[in-house]
Amino acid sequence: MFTGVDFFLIDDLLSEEERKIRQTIRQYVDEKFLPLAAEYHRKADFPLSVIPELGALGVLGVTIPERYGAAGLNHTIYGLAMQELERGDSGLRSFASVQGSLVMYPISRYGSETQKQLWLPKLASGQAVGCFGLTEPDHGSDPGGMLTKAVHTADGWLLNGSKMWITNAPIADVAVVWAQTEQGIRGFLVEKGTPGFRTQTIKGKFSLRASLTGELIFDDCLVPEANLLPEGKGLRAPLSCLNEARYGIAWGAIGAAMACYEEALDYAKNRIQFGKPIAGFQLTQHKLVEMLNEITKAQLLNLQLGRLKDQGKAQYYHISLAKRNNVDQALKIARSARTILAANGITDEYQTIRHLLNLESVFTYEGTHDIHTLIVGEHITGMGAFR
Ligand code: TGC
Ligand code: FAD
Repeated sequence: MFTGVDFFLIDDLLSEEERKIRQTIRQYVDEKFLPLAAEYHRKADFPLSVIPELGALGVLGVTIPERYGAAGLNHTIYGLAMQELERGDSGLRSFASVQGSLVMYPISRYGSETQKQLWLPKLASGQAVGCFGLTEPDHGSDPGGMLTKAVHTADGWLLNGSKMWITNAPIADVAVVWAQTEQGIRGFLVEKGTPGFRTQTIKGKFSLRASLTGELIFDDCLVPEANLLPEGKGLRAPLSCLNEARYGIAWGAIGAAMACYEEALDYAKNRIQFGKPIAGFQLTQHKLVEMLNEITKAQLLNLQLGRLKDQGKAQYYHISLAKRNNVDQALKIARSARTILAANGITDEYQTIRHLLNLESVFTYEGTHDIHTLIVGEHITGMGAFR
């Protein structure tokens, strides 16, 4: 059983409830998810059996109010949950991030009461799956230039265009889709089976293999008026959802880093070369200490960010700094752990290579590392450098 990495006694800063919920999720990941991880990574598939289990654990829409069937807990617990899930696999955390932050959050914040009643309980329990379509083939970092269009007609909204790299697209019952309209960017709930809407799975991924990614294609797809999100206009609306998901990723990445650190430490203590455990060599100790150093700093960053979020004080640039730092450090930790495992580190008998490959996607999605540098850069200088 994973016991966590807590060099600075940060657990003392958590409430009993926070520690208890984290422990439940930790145990779930050890007992139910990890036995499946390597197999699903190999076959490039997501284990659908975990979806209702995640619902029962309360990790789908952690902060969404209880009256909609969700957990209604604080952001620190949400962060801890994402950390534990990503210790299992970034694909597992991705599933929960998308469902909670990118599907339930926009419905909860921008949807009508009818839309909330219809979708939130099913999404919270895992009876329904959602996805979030912002990125397009030619508009990734610059979603404001999106080409997907929705034209208002007497019968509803006629949607044309496509969305690319969409997590959960192949299994989604509902897609939150952002499109240009005469009133600027608006969000739509596009239901599976709507004529003119289809999805295509993206194959050949070497990263996030235990996660389903696809394309959403709209070809004269008529979306009923009732499926327009009544609130949330302009690029600000989808970007507000990204703040929620990026926050979860800042925590999640450190879960992956902890898994790699623990594996490398254990391996180093047991692998004998030149007559002694490699943990006894200064160079190996340097690598392990650097890992622990960065994990500890990131844990403190996450906890303060969580507390700021719970107090309503977290700003988008705080979240960008945390996502940027923590994913970058997690990727470096995974690479360093892989060098300690050496040849064994390139096989899926050990989890490090899976985390390392996954973190390449995490570095890119939800705003690339470069984009987060520019977001923080713009904030501190007052000068935008995107264009
Ligand atoms: P810009 O002019 O700066 O902003 C447009 C409007 O939005 C407001 N705004 C924000 N609002 C809320 N939260 C934020 N983080 C915001 N950032 C900006 C801004 O105030 C403005 O409002 P208003 O009222 O004045 O109109 O927009 P821009 O076109 O210059 O773009 C800025 C930029 C580059 C930072 C932004 O577009 C960006 O973040 N690009 C990265 C795209 C991205 O992150 N895509 C992620 C797609 S989803 C995904 O990857 C899911 S992976 C999930 C998984 O599997 O876990
Ligand atoms: P580009 O925007 O083409 O960037 C290419 C390179 O140029 C990057 O290095 C970037 O940092 C750099 N660059 C771009 N602009 C600038 C600039 N102004 N200054 C300096 N450098 C710049 N999207 C969704 O909408 N929903 C999802 O569910 C989703 N899931 C995903 C799952 C996976 C596995 C992956 C890999 C992606 C997912 N995405 C999703 C898409 C993701 O958000 C985009 O890949 C990401 O925003 C980057 O866009 P891009 O790949 O088109 O890169």
